Amino acid sequence: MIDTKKFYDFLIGSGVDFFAGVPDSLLANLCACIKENTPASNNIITANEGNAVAMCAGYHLSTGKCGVVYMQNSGEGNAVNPLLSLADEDVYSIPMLLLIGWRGEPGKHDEPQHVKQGKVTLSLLEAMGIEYAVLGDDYEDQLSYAVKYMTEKSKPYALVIRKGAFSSYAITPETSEYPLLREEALEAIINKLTSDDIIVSTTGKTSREIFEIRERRNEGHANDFLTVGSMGHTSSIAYGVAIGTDKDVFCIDGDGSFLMHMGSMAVIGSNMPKNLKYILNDNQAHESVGGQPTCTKSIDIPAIMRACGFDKVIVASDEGDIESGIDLLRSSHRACMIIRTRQGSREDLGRPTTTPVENKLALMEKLK
Ligand SMILES: Cc1ncc(C[n+]2csc(CCOP(=O)(O)OP(=O)(O)O)c2C)c(N)n1
Repeated sequence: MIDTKKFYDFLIGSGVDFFAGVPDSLLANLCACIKENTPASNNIITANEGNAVAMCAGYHLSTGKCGVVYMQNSGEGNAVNPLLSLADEDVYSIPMLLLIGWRGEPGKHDEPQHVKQGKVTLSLLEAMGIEYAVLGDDYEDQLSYAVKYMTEKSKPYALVIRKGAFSSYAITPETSEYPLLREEALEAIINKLTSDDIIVSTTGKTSREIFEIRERRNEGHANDFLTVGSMGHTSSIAYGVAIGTDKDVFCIDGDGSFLMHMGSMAVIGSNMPKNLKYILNDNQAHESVGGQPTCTKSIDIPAIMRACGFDKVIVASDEGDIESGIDLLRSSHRACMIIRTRQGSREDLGRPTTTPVENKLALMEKLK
């Protein structure tokens, strides 16, 4: 196992001092170490992984230095365009170090959404012409080689990181004034829904908690589309569902997911199907993957939603607010609800025991 702080110190000692990325559960210890030891100006948690590539490109333009992009391999997809049309040697030839968490590594059990991405993680890098190594105990040699490669060739270089590679490193927990945990807020929402209502929920613990709430209540899962991967696309999936049904469709999003493809809110808000009910759980963090902060603490989400065309923006933070909020959402067109919650989740939280295809078929049957 690699000592996380030593790895970080070695990076800094090699002259690599700028970090940008989207956190990942597999890189949680490294992300915590970066957050705790790097000035905030030099560690930017970006909306999506493509933005991180672009930011490191900009940093290189102004300093000549190589930045680090950290991401889960799911984020490779978001990064492909700026890697190929900005950083690639056939375009601007910009060096940067990609640290990629390898979910779904072949031969290791992982969740369905990681299996295909895990299989193609290395071949995708090869297809993009990005040289890489799988991080090992000889990380000092690997980092030295990466820095030399980036400096001499002015090209991106990737280190692919296996599960359990880094020693544990704690993040200082954020304090919060809000009473509810996400799971409690979800239960309060579900309390108000009928057997006709549809849920489309975001990736991470939101969907896992909804699955467990339904299990506890013996309600089955046919009403819920638990978006296990595809972070940031939940609202667009819900929009698509809402177009094809008269049922009320409750989209339950997270702030990290909302930020990842925030442009979709402008499109949804300006077209807004009457039966689409958008709910944002804002815990100001990527809670599902280690609690790294998002920027929602310092932006005005209700103002963004209003500007996108939502006439009524309900802000909720306790069960009573949520109950009346669901009534308002149901009776209004162009309304949405922001629920502010505090961070935290159960240690024993499970994962859906049904497959994504079973989930899809049950929902399609329900929507017939
Ligand atoms: C493209 C992509 N990047 C990163 C991840 C890893 N990931 C899974 S859940 C999650 C955090 C989601 O944060 P948020 O939407 O705020 O929900 P919370 O976990 O806080 O409830 C991240 C970063 C992913 N699944 N896909």
